[in-house]
Amino acid sequence: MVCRDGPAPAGRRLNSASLDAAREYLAHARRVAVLTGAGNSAESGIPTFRDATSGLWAKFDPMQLASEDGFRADPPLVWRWYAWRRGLVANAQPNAGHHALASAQSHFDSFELITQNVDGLHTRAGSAPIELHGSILRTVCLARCGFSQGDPVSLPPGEPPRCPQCNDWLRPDVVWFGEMLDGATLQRAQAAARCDLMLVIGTSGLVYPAAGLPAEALRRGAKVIIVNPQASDLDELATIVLRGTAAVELPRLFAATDAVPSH
Ligand code: BJW
Ligand code: ZN
Repeated sequence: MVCRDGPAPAGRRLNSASLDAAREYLAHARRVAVLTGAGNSAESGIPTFRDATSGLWAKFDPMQLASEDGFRADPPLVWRWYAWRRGLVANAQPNAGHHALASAQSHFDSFELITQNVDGLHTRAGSAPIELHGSILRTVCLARCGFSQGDPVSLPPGEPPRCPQCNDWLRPDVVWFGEMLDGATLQRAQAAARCDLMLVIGTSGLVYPAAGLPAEALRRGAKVIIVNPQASDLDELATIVLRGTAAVELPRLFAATDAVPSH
């Protein structure tokens, strides 16, 4: 763990000093924002995107599977990939990191959870996240005629169904590369970034505009705490880096929150 608030002591003392400092910031924060990425769900068994060996992009081509051009080129291929991922999500459970964030929300004046994840695990843990990249559980019309449905169980696994309103393909309601994020959703996330403290959990910080939110928070005077077992592009912004996994570090980080009176 790395703490920028003073000289870095060595070994175990550094770890506990960073955790204590992070808890101290939490204890004094009124407006907290959290940005999560795929790493937050890794310990639920959901693969990340960019892990060199187990990440989805190590095995699959993002432009073939996560772009509109890729979908138009081979709708059944892309649909089957998402059906496989919906199956992973259906068999997964929220982990201790999701639960720690859900329990923490009532202890602050404002606690906004912004996620890039499309797996619905934060919601299942009891949070109400701002879902920047949509949800794999919802299906929408490719032509955006307005048709949307939220029942993943009824979806066929092999070929995308047709829109009952306009007969175009149905597709997962996620944000693919080159697509704009929903404007109102992005505005909510940017408003949430006006905070005292932003936690950045399990994201490589490579995908924009999500990756710009911690810098925005910092510019407005927030402290930034990163939880990630690996170095990320956002580390240079961090006040504190907790070098561990979400399911281990988040319960530790919030362990004392119950003892802290809400403001
Ligand atoms: C753990 C852990 C554990 C492991 N505990 N941690 C500005 C600059 C440059 C480029 C752009 C820019 N603005 C826009 C762009 C283009 C593009 C972009 O950002 N490209 C970059 C990759 C270069 N952005 C877009 O196209 C976006 N649209 C847009 O901006 O529209 C306007 C526009 C269009 C065209 C040009 C310019 C502007 C849309 C982005 C949509 C991203 N979609 C995906 C797929 C979603 C659907 C699906 O799931 O199928 O979203 S891609 C994928 O990446 C997914 C994720 O949400 C996203 C971020 O990944 P994340 O969560 O960070 O995961 P990883 O795998 O990268 O990292 C995991 C981390 O966890 C690692 O650090 C691990 O160490 C850590 N970890 N285990 C804690 N147990
Ligand atoms: Zn339609």
